[in-house]
Amino acid sequence: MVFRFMTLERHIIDAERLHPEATGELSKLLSDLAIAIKVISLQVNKAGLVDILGMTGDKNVHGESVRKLDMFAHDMVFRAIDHGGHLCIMASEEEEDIIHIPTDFKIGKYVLLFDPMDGSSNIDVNISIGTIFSIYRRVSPDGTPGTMEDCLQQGLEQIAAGYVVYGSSTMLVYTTGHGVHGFTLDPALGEFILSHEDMQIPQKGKIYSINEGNHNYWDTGLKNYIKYLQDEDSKTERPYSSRYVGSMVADIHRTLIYGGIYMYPSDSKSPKGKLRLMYECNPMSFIVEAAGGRATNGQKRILEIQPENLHQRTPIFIGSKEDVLKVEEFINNSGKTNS
Ligand code: P6P
Repeated sequence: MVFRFMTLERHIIDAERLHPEATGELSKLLSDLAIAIKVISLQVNKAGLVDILGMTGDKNVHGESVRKLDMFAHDMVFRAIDHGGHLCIMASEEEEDIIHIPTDFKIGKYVLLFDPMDGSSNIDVNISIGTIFSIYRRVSPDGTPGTMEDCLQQGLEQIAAGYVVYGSSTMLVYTTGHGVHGFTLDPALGEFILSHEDMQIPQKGKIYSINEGNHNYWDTGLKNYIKYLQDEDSKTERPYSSRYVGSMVADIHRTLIYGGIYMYPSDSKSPKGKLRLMYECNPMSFIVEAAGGRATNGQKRILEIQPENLHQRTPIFIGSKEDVLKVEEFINNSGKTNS
């Protein structure tokens, strides 16, 4: 019996061949990132047994309590990547400012933005959490220290993006713009094995995902859309089912596979929305669009938003193309729009 499997490393090298100008740097960067993810996965899977649950007692840049796992994941990514010579600069949800590459290391041509551990408040109750990353080519001169300008590029400029779901298995999904591919970690081999080749999101789904607890803060158009989804109409497969994990990576991963829509809108409580543009919404939008879906802030593609600061928030409606177009119709025809 021929036991054939495609590892992440092999797939990245093959994908690199699609970029004629490639030098192998991106492959090495993604492989280094995969090592950090394997270490994080090991700790997540035994979280109840080792001292990484709960809080560090510190507050992060956003005034949120920092969980031990957030900082552990941040440190793992930083240490796996900082000396590889592939990056000129990094930025993390856990650090207020951009993160310079230590001076004694070679400065590379890529930029890495990441959310080391998204949804970590769910770890204490064994619900899936995730890591999200976004990679750009630098815009400042090669060989010089990276700058904020290198980090604040439109999502359209991403050359790679990916996420990891630490769930019933650890799965890494990434794209370099040529298809979206999913890899499942085989703990016995310690390798990510290709399990979902060329993922395509259904053009329309039957599941919507939003925190209904915020209903009273929503704009009229959004309220009308959710009511529309709950009305019965067999022709348009309504009512939809409601699913909300409260972990963006898990909710969008399900949306990517089953179809439907994930929403974190702006509302009277969160006028800019809650989710971060640079290291949550841009990478997830790059992936969902590469899989044939759509991602907007209600008026504009997420990937076309011109960033102004590292930790800025944005409303997001992301998922199956027909479902996202439908919510935009309700939002923009109600006379009131999302900010
Ligand atoms: P809420 C987790 O804290 C997170 O950033 C996303 O992963 C998740 O989708 C969202 O916030 C949940 O926010 O306000 O519904 O609890």
